[in-house]
Amino acid sequence: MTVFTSAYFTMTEQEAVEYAKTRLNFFAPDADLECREIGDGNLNYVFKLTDHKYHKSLIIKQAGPVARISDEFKLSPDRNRIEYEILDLQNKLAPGFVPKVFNYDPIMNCTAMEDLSDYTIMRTALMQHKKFPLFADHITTFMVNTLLLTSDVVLVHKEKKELVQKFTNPELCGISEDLVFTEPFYDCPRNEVFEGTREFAKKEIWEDSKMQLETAKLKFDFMNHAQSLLHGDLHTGSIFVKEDSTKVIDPEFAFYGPAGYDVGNVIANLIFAYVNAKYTISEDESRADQLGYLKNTMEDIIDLFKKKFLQAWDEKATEQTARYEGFKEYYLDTVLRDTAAAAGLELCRRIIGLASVKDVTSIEEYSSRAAAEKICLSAGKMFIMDRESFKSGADFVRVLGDCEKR
Ligand code: SR1
Ligand code: MG
Repeated sequence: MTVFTSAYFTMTEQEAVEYAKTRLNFFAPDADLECREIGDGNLNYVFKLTDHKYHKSLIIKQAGPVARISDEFKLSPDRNRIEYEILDLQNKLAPGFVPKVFNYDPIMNCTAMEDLSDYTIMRTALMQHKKFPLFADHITTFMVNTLLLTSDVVLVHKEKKELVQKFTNPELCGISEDLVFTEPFYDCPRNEVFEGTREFAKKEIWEDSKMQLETAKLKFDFMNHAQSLLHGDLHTGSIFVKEDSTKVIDPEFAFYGPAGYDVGNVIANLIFAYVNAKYTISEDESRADQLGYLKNTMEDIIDLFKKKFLQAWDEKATEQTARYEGFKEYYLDTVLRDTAAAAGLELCRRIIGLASVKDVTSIEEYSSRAAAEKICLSAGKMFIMDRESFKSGADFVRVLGDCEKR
């Protein structure tokens, strides 16, 4: 019989069944358990356990000692603690928008959580050209609640500084500092560049010293601006959706950083869905319909975020100076600037860097993929270079139109 209380090891499916039976008080003793490892992310193992007798299911997510995407990334499995604690906190800040967590095991570095098999990963659903009309409303509530309510605007400063300490996340932040802010902006050997895009990347990104300077400023801002407790990796692969509900998962990159980082990641990933729809839907009418839906969603996300952010500020701000006239508008403007910058970084790094996205890599036709990647890189560059000028949803969507014409 396997012992789970003395030393850490990465589990097989069979061991995950034994673990659930002996360490968790979730399934009945006579449950008929089946387990499948279903993880398809870059870092962890995800075991789905199903009890065929009483029709219950559970997820056990275990952190391994190296990333799945490449064993070049040696990472402390303690990231699982951060993920558990963040999910627990986000459940309080934004109830209903993250999976429920049941148990964290610091020896096996695994967390037992709610199974969301009745949901679909948003990236997959958008690649099937589905629509989620409530998504903009849901994700903006999640972002305003988790970002503004963890900032100095709302929290007692001492409490906020304790959270900054608790969620210092050097290893995972190190990955983002390299993969998001550094490697895509020079001809790094670890970059994975599509041949049809290499010349464009060289001319427009790697040889543009003005752009490199801006990415350096943004990197230092990411490392030094402890504004809000971020999700830290809020792409459409970290979001589960169904018609009437949205759940945000995988917060292991969480730390205190610039609030706009999360918002910008959501916008950039909708742009990946946009170029996917543009180059993979063949009928004019349904393509226009999906593109319209995605543009409206991006516009709504920015405008609803602004509205809810200002409203939550009025209702929840405790910091005295936050009430001075003009300060909340000034502050929100800086968040929108950082949103544009983060969208730009994500657009560039998923095209040029190591961790690509299926929305783009699945575009089979060579010239269509090159055209899609060019739109993403052009938009990314505009978002970064002109980041001070983004004030509304319409401003964000306009960039797409401009880049499609180029
Ligand atoms: C080594 S991890 C590569 C990427 O996967 C994660 O989801 C993050 O986006 C990270 O940058
Ligand atoms: Mg992830």
